[in-house]
This record gives sequence, C-alpha cells and structure tokens, in this order.
Amino acid sequence: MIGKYLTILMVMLTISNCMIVAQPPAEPLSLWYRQPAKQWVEALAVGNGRLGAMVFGGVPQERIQLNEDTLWGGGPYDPANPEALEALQQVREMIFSGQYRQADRLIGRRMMAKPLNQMPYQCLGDLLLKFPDATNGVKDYRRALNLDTAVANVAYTIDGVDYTREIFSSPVDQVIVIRLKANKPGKVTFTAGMKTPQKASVTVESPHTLVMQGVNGSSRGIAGALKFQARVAIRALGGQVVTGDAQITVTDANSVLLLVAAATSYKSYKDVTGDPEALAKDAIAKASAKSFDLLLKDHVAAHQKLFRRVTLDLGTTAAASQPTDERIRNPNKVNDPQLAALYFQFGRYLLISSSRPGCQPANLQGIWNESMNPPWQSKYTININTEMNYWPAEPTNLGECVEPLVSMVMDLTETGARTAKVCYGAGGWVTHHNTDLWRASAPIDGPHWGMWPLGGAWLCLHLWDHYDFTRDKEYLARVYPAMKGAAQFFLDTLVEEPKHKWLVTCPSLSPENSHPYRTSICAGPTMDMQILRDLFANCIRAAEILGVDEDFRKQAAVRRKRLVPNQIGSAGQLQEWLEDWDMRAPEIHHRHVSHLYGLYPSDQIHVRTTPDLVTAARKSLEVRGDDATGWGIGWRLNLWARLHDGEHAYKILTMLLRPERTYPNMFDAHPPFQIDGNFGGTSGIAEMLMQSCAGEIELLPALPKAWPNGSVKGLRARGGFELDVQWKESKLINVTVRSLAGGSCRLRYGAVTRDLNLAKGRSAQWDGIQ
Ligand code: FUC
Repeated sequence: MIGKYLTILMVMLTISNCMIVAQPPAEPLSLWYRQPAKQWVEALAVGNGRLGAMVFGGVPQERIQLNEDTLWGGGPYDPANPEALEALQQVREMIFSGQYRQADRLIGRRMMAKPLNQMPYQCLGDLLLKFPDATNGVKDYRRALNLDTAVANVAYTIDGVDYTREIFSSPVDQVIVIRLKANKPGKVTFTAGMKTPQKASVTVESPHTLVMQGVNGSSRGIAGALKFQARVAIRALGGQVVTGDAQITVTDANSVLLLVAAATSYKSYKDVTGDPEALAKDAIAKASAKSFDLLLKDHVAAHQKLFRRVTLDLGTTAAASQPTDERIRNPNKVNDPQLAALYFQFGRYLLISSSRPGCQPANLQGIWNESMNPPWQSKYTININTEMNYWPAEPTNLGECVEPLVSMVMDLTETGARTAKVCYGAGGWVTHHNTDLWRASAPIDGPHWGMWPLGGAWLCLHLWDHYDFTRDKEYLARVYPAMKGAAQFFLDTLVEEPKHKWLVTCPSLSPENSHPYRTSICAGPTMDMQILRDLFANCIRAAEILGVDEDFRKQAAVRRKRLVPNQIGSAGQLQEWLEDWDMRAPEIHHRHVSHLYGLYPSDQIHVRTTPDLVTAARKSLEVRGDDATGWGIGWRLNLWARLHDGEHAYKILTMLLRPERTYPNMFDAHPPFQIDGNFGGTSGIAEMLMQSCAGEIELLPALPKAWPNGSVKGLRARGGFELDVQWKESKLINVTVRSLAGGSCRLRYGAVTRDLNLAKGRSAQWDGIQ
C-alpha cells in the first residue's frame, strides 16, 4: 500500500525556503496535509468527549489549543420571566385576531428571558511549544489525523533527524497525551508555556508541571461561578529540564511525554462545588503511572470499540492519495468517491470525540472553540442544530454517544418545569430554541427566534429513538417520565384556534422564518404539529410497553387527533403554516426547512404511506432551493435521500463537500464553523444507503450513479438490527442482517420485500436479489 502511494505521489513543494517531499499516510482513513495549519480551521481536532485539542503542527512553534467541555461563562441562573404569564392570554388573542406584529411586540416586552441571551462556551487556552532550532531546512513535512486510531501526528526531518509528534485525547485516562520524539538521541529541545484569554495565572510546580488556574467570567450580568485548572506534566527521557516562572525548557532529550489534564468546578447545572485541582492532579497521577505505549493502547482500544463498528467503501480513485485540503479544493473536477466515505467516517469520529457518556453533549462546535464569545455562543440550539448533531448516532452505530444528550434532557425536565410553571402556568416541562450549560429554558434573543416552545419536545424524539434502535426497556423506563413531562406541557397549553377548532400551539413560530405579516409569531405552525404528533405517539407507545398511565394515553390520543393536519397549499406545496402563506413569505429560500421535519427526521410523510404529501414536500423543497448554510445543506441531503432521489441527494452532498461548506480540516462551514453540517452529512450518506422508517428497512433507497460498487457494514436499523450491505454495478447483491434484540423486520429493495423473524443474536443473509 505504502509503495503504491509512493509511486503515485512524490510531490515536491516549497515551504519557507526549503524543499519538502510529502507522502500520504498508509491509512485511507486519515486526513493529511503537506504544511502546518495557519488558521484554526486548518488545525486537526482530537477529543475524548470532554477534553478537546486543536493541533496546528507548526515546526518552530506548536500550538495546541485546548478546551474543557464545562468551561462556559456565568453560573447557575433562572431566566424565566415572571411577567410572561400575565401577558400570555393577551398575546393569544392578538394572534387569533391577526395582530401578529402587535403580539410580537408584547412578547418582546413581557415574555422574554432575563437576561435576554444565554451563556457562552469558552476556550481554555493554548499550550505552546517553541522549538528553537527548528527554523530552516525542514524536509518531508506531514501532518495527519488518523480517524481509525484517533491520533494526530506531525512528522518532519531537519538535518537528517526525523522528528515526530503524536497527540491524542484519551477517554480512558482523561488526559491529552503528547509525545515528542526524534530518531537520534538528544535531539528534542523546546520550551513549553501556556496562554489564555481567561482570568487565570500560569505557574510552575514541581515536578516539571505547568499549572494554569483561573475563574470563568460573568456574562450578561450572570456572575462567573466556575473555577478551573489545567496542568501539563512534562516527563523527559534524557537531556535536562529547567523550570522558569511560567515555562519549562527541555534540552537535548531523546523523547518527551507531556500529559495535559484540565477540569472545572462544574458538577451539575446547579452545583459548582467541584475541585478542579484535585481532579486534574488525580488524572495526571494516574496517567503518569502508565507508559506511553499503554496510554496509547488503551486509548486506541476505547476509540476502536466504537469507531470500527461501521466500515464504508464507496470506491477509491487516484484522487484519494492527495492531501485532504487539495481534495476539498477540487470539487467536481475529479472523481473522488472516497472523499464522501472519509467525510462520513469523520462525522462518526467527531461524535465519538465530542459526546461520550458522562460528558456534555456536542454543542454548536462539538467541543472545539478558540474564542471567549464564539458564534451563537457555541450553545445548544435546539430548533435544529443540536438534533442534527445526533442524527447519525443511532444509524451509524454510536448509540452510546447519545447519553450526554439524554442527561441534558433529564436536567431540562427540572429547569423546564420551572419555566412551564412561571411563564405558562402549566405542568410538565418546556424548553425553547436554545439551552446552555446551565440548562436555561426560557425564550431568548427576541420573539422572532426565541418564542418557540418545542425544543424539548423535539429532543424527546432522540430519547425514543434510542429505545427504538435498541429495544432496551430498562432504558425506556428511565426516559419515559421526561417524554411524558414534555407531552404534559402541551396537554396543558394547546388551545383551540377559532377557524377549524384544531388544537394549536400559541404563541409559537416556524423556526426563524417570517410569514407575510413580517414576523415569525403565529399559532400552530406545521412543524409544531408534526413534532407533537411524534411526541404523543411515542409517549403512547412507551406507556403501552411499560404498562403504565392508561388515562394519560387516552388524553394524548384524543389531543393528537385534533392537531392541525399536514396541509397542501395553493402552489402544491406542503404548507409551512396554518394558513397558506408560503408563496408570500419574505424569504422563500430560507435556510430552515422546518415543516419538512415530517419527512426527515420523522417518517409521517413517506413515499409509501403518504404519496400526496411527499409530492407536496418535494415541491416545498424545490421552492426553497438547494443552497443554504452548512447545516441547511445537511438537512436537504437527508430530505432528498428520503425522497429516494439519489442523484439529487448526491448533488447536494457535493455542495456540502466543496470549500464553501467544508474547511481544510473538514470542519463544516455554516460559515463560520458549525459542527452540525458534519453530522447532517454523515447521517445523509447513511440515509442514501439504508433507511429504517415507516416500518421497513429499505436498502440502497437513494444510491447515486457515482457509487456503482461498494459496501457498508454495521449500520443500525430500528428494531435492534445491524446490517451489512454490498452492491455491484448499482445493484444490491448481498445483505446480512443481525438481530441484537430479537424480533421481526421487513427488508425492502425497490419493489421486492422479505420478512425476517430472528432470535436475539441470530443473523440471516439475503443474496441473489433480483
Ligand atoms: C439557528 C440558525 C442559524 C445558526 C444558529 C446557531 O439560529 O438559523 O443559521 O445555525 O442557529
């Protein structure tokens, strides 16, 4: 393999004043580059769910930008506005009498959160390594991220000495591990220091440890309540180590191991009494007792346990041997199907690295952020973005990674119950379009964005899906009260609209999209109704399975029937609102496609079960257009896959993979960087190859001509099934189905179906399909 690459590629290029020969890594699942990162979106991301690092790979100076997933601004707070309840009735009356803008203004004055915005996710700081000799004569520079081992790697040669750096963030040992090595003795010399925009100090402690400690800042009037600490322990093999005030210099070592630990005092959204110093010291002490080889072995094993569950082969062309940034720069010019497979696996890598059990859920930037006030505060935007982060989790066999999201929902049932009571006088719990580390749940930013009470209800789909993919009843019993509480809020707050006597949410909005009355504020938008149909149905099914709450089931079923049905408008489109406003809306090409929630992620609208609504949804999608933000394209990709239009889905995927929407380090560009597009892309590729919805498992439903031969192994389907699928000359040739839970399923390939009933742990093959 290496030999093949060597013959394909011997690229000469100039960096600074030196000649460099760069070779691709032997592993196809690597991102690689011929030059260090200049910008943050060129640096390579590693993470263990909690500790993140962006590796720049500079030769005279390495910058390793650090994150800890609980380092946010502010402290515990309750933003629910006590004036909201008094205004509620008047707001509803205004909306039902068509005074939408007046309602908007009243909501703005009386119902919004205090403070109006939520807290930002913030950076921890940088670890800087300065290499005094490494300025000239650099050869063979290569920087790579191996998705299969989750190790970033920098290699170069100076004066005949080969230098390497290996960097990974271990989920086992809770440290970031950095090893600096040379292939000749006594050649590793550098000075390590730290810097941060946080309120913090950097000191040196014995033995050879940099310590950065500080407190987080206040934000929007909410006082900072967190302490944090990062420690970098330096262990040199050979050479000398000299400590300065705030830096440590290693001279002439053979190799050096750096262990980075970090923690904050965050214990939960209401408890900030943790001891970051004890946590960081403990992690360093435990990791110090292990060799580098053992740290690496344990890290790789933990990563591969999840990562290796799925393999994807879409074919490989010569383009795959090019550096990753050059491949992204070359969209449509070369046939590069492996780039889509790499993007798919990168999404899985990012989810494993940013959302492990016990950590915070992946936020707008996963866990990677260099700023104190990142775009949209890098929060949890739950009117699409956080949900999209978790779209690939179940189908691409990373169910464990949903656990942080489930825990966050559990917290929200508490904070959201306060908001439900204070702002609506209702039971259950509610969350609006964003939340943060402190699980704030009131409407924020302004009525146009914030007055949307469905955030928690949508998150509950993920709670149900985790059950549906695993059929784990114990888990269902744990999450059912959260689902029920979300439904309870709507049983208490749905109101009858005057025209058809349907039950509607009011006030609400179709996320961030203005209707012809130049506000988004309205009653009963289509998306709300679709989400509530799912929430009520899933609650009813869960209660049946658990044998509980008969009355509640009945109530939910009665209300469900009275929700506004999906409606087809005058242009043949699926109506976004209760009224047929779509073609008169000010932004018909809006990035959000909220009313198409029914087509994806839901299956209320499906090619087999509701063909008329599918035609209408397709019309809506055509009117909206293909181009959008990164996540907007990610959503469209999944939707075209659900329409079983492989060629259109492929076209959308190529739009996602070009430089406007994919940075050199493969991070999604909204722009700016937002990780949801990565996850939407991963999920979309899975949806092109397999869909498990509407009661069937459909194989190759949207296979494009560009991928005539290939295979995918290890995808998960609803009902607790795992599938391997192989195709040749654009035809399915073989499927293996394994049952992890025991039960029956229907497989479909085009018009052909096959019913299977498998005992737990058994598998079946379906081949020679015509
Ligand atoms: C929603 C989107 C924006 C952005 C933000 C984080 O408000 O409409 O495009 O993704 O979330």
